[in-house]
Amino acid sequence: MVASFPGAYIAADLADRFRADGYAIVRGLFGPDDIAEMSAAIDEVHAEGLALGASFRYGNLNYRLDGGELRMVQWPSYHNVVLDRFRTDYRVAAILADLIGTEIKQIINQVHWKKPGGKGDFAFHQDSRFRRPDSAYRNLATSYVQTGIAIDRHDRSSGAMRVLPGSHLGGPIDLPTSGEVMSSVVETDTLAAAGLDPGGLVDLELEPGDLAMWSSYLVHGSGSNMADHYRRFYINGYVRAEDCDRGEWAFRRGQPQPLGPRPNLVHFEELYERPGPHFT
Ligand SMILES: O=C(O)CCC(=O)C(=O)O
Repeated sequence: MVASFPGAYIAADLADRFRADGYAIVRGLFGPDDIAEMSAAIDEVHAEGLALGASFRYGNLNYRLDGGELRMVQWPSYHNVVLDRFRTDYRVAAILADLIGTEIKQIINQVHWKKPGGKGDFAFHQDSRFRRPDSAYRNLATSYVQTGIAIDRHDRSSGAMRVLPGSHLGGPIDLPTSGEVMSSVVETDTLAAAGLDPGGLVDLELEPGDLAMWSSYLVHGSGSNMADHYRRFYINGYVRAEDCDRGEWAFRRGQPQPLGPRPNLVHFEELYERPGPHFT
């Protein structure tokens, strides 16, 4: 499902198609000036991460390096004001309102980099596998929306996300990986072994400024970047507040919420025992 924004409509149809297919794309949600701002902020974070030289954590802020490459940062918004502003952008709030209402927490705030010719695979998976403990997340199928803003052209050659439409409808699916999702090769055999048809895969083709949204149960993965440019993707995951015991506030009554002086528990279980900065 593809919709345009701004424009005459963010149709209720967008929400309908998101529910039916498990994903949707909003074309041109962010304009060239927005993308230039995010791009510069993401490059700053990239330089900081590379300068650290190894994976590093401070609270929820987590730089993940692999073989000298920065592949991911989690929660850059704690110390980058531009990324913080776009995680609670009014245009995102308008889209989320139709799906999960106006009282919204955030579970994911991260940037993925795929270096041309570098490591980049994400094995096929459902994001639901990361929502732990189970007891902290309720009604995952209807309470959660993952979003990704394309900063660079996002297509098969640059390692675009590949999604299996409709695969979210059956709930959790066993999709074994050899290691961590981001350290395992994306293999269509995994889909066939789980009784899924790899022939149904769709490449998410995005231009800078497009926003992709997907369900926690949508099967997806992505390959390496064979293009001649970085593929940067800014990912934010939102949840209806009453259905989640974790995360940071994003919107209350539809209004953006600042991050507080102390991080809330999200995924890092040792947040309170080991709050200080450390290499990992
Ligand atoms: O950045 C990508 O291509 C993969 C994103 C993904 O699979 C995820 O965030 O769950």
